[in-house]
Order: sequence, then structure tokens, then C-alpha cells
Amino acid sequence: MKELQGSRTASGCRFAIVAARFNETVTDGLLRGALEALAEAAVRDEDVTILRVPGSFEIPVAALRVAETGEVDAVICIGCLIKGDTMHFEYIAGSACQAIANAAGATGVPMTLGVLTTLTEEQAMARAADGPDNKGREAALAAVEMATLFRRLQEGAGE
Ligand code: DLZ
Repeated sequence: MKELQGSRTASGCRFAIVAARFNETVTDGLLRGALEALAEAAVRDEDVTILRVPGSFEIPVAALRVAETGEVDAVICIGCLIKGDTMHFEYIAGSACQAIANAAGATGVPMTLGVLTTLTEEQAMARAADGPDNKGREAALAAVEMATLFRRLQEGAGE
């Protein structure tokens, strides 16, 4: 029997972060959390590419494009949808999350979800605050685990 799992450190792995500008105060907090987590995981700055997109609706296509380059081990998706801000909340949230999952499935590149969907700005700010509960941080940790899991799978593929 063989059991594989990812690691908490990912030196040598390359990551893309696709970050929406809409609700920028929140997404900047999520981005900060993601970058801190990658640094703690021994990921070098030169192995991180940040793609800024206008809003959450544009995240999936950017994530797909960067994954298709074959130059990243995982993509961290960062955005913030606040229900009060948009009549399209459910539509954008549902389609963006589904399209991110589709892009991951289509490319085989792990894509992790740091896209907040909250009822209020206060809830969003709380999830983007510095500290262990920052959702950008959580998305980056998941990306580290998936990237290293797939590297190990690749290394063992010839066995
Ligand atoms: C238009 C819009 C609205 C109303 N609300 C949000 C939001 O809460 N969070 C977000 O990330 N983006 C929002 N957008 C922008 C859309 O995601 C998209 O960028 C535009 O509709 C242009 O395609």
C-alpha cells in the first residue's frame, strides 16, 4: 500500500496568485496572508507570479491561462464578493467558483479558493485580517499541500 501526502514546505515549487481588485481593501488583506504563508513555506519570491484582474468574474479565465503555461504548480485564487454590493452576488459567486473548479479539472493544475462570499463588509474584513484565520493564508497553505503532493506523485510515477 502506498500513501502520499503533501508537505508544508514547497521550495522549488512555483505558484501563481490571481487576485481581483474589486473590494481591494479585503483582497489586499487576503493577498498579504497568502504571500506570508508562501514565504513561511520556503517559497522564493521569484517563484511567485501575481496576476491582478478587475473582479472575481475574471479570476477563472486568468487562472486557466496561467495554468496552461505549464509553469506553475498551483494557482491561488483571491477575490471578495459581498452580498450587499451586488444584485448579481449569487450569479457571480456561483459561476466564478464553478469555473475555477472547471479550470483546475481541465488543466490538472490545483487551484485553491481564497474567494470570500460574505453578507457584510465586516465579515469580509474579519476573514482578511492578519493571523491564522486569514482566508488567503488558508488558500495558500492548501496550494502548498497540493503542489507538493503532485510533485511527489510525479516523482513516484515511474516506480
Ligand atoms: C460588478 C461587480 C459587482 C457588482 N460586485 C463585485 C463583487 O462584489 N466582487 C467582485 O469581485 N467583483 C464584483 N463585480 C465585478 C465583476 O466581478 C466583474 O469584474 C465585472 O462584472 C466585469 O466583468
